[in-house]
Amino acid sequence: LLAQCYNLFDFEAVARRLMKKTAWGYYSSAADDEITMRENHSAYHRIWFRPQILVNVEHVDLSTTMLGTPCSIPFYVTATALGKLGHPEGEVVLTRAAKTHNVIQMIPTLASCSFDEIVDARAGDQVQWLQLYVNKDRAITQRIVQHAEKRGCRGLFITVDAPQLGRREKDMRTKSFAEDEGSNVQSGQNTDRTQGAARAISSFIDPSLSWADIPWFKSITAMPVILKGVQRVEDVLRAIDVGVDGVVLSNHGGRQLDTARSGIEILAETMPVLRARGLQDRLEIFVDGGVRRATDIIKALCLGATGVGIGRPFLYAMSAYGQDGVERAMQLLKEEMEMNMRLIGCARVSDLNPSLVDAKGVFAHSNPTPGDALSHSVYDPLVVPPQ
Ligand code: HOC
Repeated sequence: LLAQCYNLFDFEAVARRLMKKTAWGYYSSAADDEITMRENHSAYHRIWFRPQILVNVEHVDLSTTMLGTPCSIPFYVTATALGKLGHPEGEVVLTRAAKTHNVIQMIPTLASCSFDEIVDARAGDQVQWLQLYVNKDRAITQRIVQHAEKRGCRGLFITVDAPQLGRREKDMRTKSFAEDEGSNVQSGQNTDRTQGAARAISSFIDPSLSWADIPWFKSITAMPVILKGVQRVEDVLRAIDVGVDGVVLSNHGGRQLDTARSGIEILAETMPVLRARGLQDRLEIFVDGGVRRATDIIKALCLGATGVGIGRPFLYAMSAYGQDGVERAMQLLKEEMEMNMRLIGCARVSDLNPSLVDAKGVFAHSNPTPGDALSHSVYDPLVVPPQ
């Protein structure tokens, strides 16, 4: 059955049928009407390719470098909380699959496995980054950051889009935390288990975090510091001013502010401004949210991203099929990417450039958001095994 998953949407369809309602509720939920979650993928539909012809694409090389680290393909496993809701072994499953494909993994603060378990699951020269929720107690934050550096993490991604939890009604209805058999998450606070998983685990997060705090992070670590959750060009410029090494243009998978714009649209807004001011090489720009196809990855890179983060699809693949599922999902993306690089006439990631896409339509918000992108799939329900 795994062999019948032909794209990332298929894993979602299988996971939806196999997962416990509570776990599905937590992973799949997004804020309010989930408009931003759907828009995240739909925005890619409004960008069109302008392929070039007669380029030698016999050998296509997908390898690239992110934050100075070589990797096999320009996507990474982004941070997602509570991996054990989907699989009894949790995030280490993602670690092992990422190793197989030489893909970078971002370790979530709110993982089910402990940080050290996820690091211990690493093999060889495998690369991991740390995603950080900043604790109200900065001494705790400092310990987490410095421990991550000591354990070999090579990037600190500070989440900046979550001063308060978005309202995820699916999660609130299913109250997954009450049934979370596996979570090791230690918030150190009393948790309200009646409001869904996210609310229960997030009460330690500091809503007073501000620009004034960012230099402190630079002072406590030698890891590159990246702001995750930047949503407009003005803030990218400010990030350059405070000297961070990168930004992730992201709306938290649509789980925070509903009707926030997609990462890919923010990228299309940002890059012309940076280029006009000669600032495009001052930091690395990542995008996440709604990436389901290699064409999405290619579009983001054409527009100037260094790499893209992928979250839910790997959770669904893990929930449905464990490590094999995540490895297949990664393999499918690699195959899609190799083919589509050929079809647009690029043999190397460094050849991707803005002339290869027409992105004018990405700003056209008047288009209705189709409801088919993330919530439906072409997967044939007849081949899904009974629960
Ligand atoms: C205000 C804190 O990232 C999710 C996780 C946890 C959210 C914590 C937000 O569910 O999106």
